[in-house]
Amino acid sequence: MIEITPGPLLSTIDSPADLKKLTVDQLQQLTNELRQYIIDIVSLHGGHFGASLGVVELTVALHHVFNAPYDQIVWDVGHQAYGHKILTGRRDNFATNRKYKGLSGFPNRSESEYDTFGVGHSSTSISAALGMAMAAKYKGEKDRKTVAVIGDGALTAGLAFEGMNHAGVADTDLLIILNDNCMSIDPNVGALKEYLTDITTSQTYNKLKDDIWRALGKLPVGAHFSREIASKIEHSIKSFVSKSSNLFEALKLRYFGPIDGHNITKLVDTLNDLKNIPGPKLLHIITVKGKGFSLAENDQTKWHAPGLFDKITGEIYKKKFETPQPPKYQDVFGHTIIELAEKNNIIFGITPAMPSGSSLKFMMEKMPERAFDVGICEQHAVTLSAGMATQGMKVFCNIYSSFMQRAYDQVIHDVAIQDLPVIFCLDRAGLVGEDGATHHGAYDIAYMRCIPNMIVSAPMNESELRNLMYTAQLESNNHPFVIRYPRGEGVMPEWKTPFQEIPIGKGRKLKDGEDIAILSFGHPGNFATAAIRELKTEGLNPAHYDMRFVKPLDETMLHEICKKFDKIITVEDGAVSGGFGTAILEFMSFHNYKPEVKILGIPDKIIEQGTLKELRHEAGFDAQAIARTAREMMKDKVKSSFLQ
Ligand SMILES: Cc1ncc(C[n+]2csc(CCOP(=O)(O)OP(=O)(O)O)c2C)c(N)n1
Repeated sequence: MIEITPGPLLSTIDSPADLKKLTVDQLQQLTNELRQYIIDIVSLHGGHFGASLGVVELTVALHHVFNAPYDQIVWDVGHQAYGHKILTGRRDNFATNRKYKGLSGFPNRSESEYDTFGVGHSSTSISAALGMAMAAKYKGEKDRKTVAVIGDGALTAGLAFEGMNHAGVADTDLLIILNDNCMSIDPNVGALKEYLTDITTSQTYNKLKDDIWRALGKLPVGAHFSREIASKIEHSIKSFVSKSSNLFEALKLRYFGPIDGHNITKLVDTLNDLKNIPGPKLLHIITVKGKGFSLAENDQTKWHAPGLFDKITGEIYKKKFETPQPPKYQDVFGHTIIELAEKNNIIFGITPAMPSGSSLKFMMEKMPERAFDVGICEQHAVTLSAGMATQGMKVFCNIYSSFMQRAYDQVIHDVAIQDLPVIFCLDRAGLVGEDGATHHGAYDIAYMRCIPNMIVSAPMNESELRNLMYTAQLESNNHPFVIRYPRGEGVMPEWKTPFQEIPIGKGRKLKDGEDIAILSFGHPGNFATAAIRELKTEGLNPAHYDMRFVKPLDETMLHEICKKFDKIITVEDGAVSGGFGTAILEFMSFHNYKPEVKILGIPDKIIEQGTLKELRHEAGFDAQAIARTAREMMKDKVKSSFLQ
């Protein structure tokens, strides 16, 4: 493994205490070394990239000015916290970032006392930090500071506004730092983004801002405010508010900035000042995502999480293959929705902030009036789709399975109870790999199948995905329809098959067999196929059924299976508690079948990060696990040599 050596100054920073004594020049040097170290490590080991580069100066300034872990710094999303991890004792094992049994790619309370709040999903920082600040106040810890760092993308979510709405009247010293780089993963969207640009460039604003800073500049750093100065600041701010009605001031958060988030001196001075200003406040800083790596600055979406790359030439490494490879499920979704929309003019596409990740961007480019990115607003995405559905539109609402958790009430209240035919494409369903526990789409089978009116399906390959999408948009379907599929490649290089309607609630028998039946749901059917191939060489002949739907279940097929087999294995890429296997057990219990059943899926524990292969193995539903389970269940028939 290539050794990466941190710069000379960074090598001496084992905890934030080592940063306190540095001069401004040394802090500047530290930012250069920290940035280089992030580039070195991410180029070789992968991970999120542009976001951490953009907050290098902020990270150094925060750890210089504040006294973590006593002072609490809460990072929103946490994909930008690599610098924070490196400065807080994790420099030397940072190469294990996002690897199996290594460091988590996001702040994680069980990993470090400096990680104040576990994250991965966005827009939680203000509420969490406010909770900490309120607890500190209650405990009488008057000197304890709390800082939430949130991006302009994360700020678009309702949760962030709920937090600010409370923070403005909660009488704590909470400091919110708005890291504004005009980007989410893709360019940020919506009126808020335009508002932030307006206050950054407005001349009226800038003059008033200078007045405020002049008032602040008169203060000795670290001084407590006299009444006179406090009222002067108040006055400056109020005059600003009346002239340009600042959104944050309207929410009773004192607004400071915008300042250049790459100017370490300015950041340190400002944070030192704000540390002593009582009450809830927001500092607006302007940064460039990918700062210091020009390719990342110029193509910020591509460099959000680029994979491995050559840090000198900037070439992003792609595996090279001799033969055509299967496409990603995401791309099949992206191309198929266009094909369908071209034929059916009531089709719309909606994504909450994942146009590139979901590949809805293809449709957004081709049919901008029918495909939308609504920002990091899963709840809104679902209710917006429901609203459109009331008007007869067929909306493909594409949300990552784990992010859909945030919109659960909308799914039930706004869609299912009214039985509106919204089509939910749940991307990244199942284990997702290196993003880890916060991002696994482990629960959707369980949380969707318990809702009346829902149809819940999963394709085993690209062609099935196309056919399910085709079926869901047909006029004959008038119920909410979930299609869940995993991250990454499918199995069919020739994926563009002609559309065929799939009868709702009908599975398919892929292979006849004897003694044992394997029932799979979605992509793990391919693991079952591989296991069956292996078992065949050992003299076993299992049957294989791709059930396609967990709701409604193919009861006719299940009756046939239960009458023929007394040993059954179910396989799913989802939590076993309440999932597909459980649905099969419920059926058996209702109809009084009593075969021996083994349920393979994600066990009832938190699965952290790793490669998909490692995690599926750990969870126990890969081909090996299926084959092993079949052997054990069939041990009377299997030669003993295969049982070891
Ligand atoms: C609830 C939720 N939805 C979507 C995402 C996926 N996501 C991760 S980072 C990100 C962009 C965040 O933008 P911003 O807060 O501005 O931070 P930046 O990356 O620009 O530094 C998105 C959409 C998420 N983490 N959580």
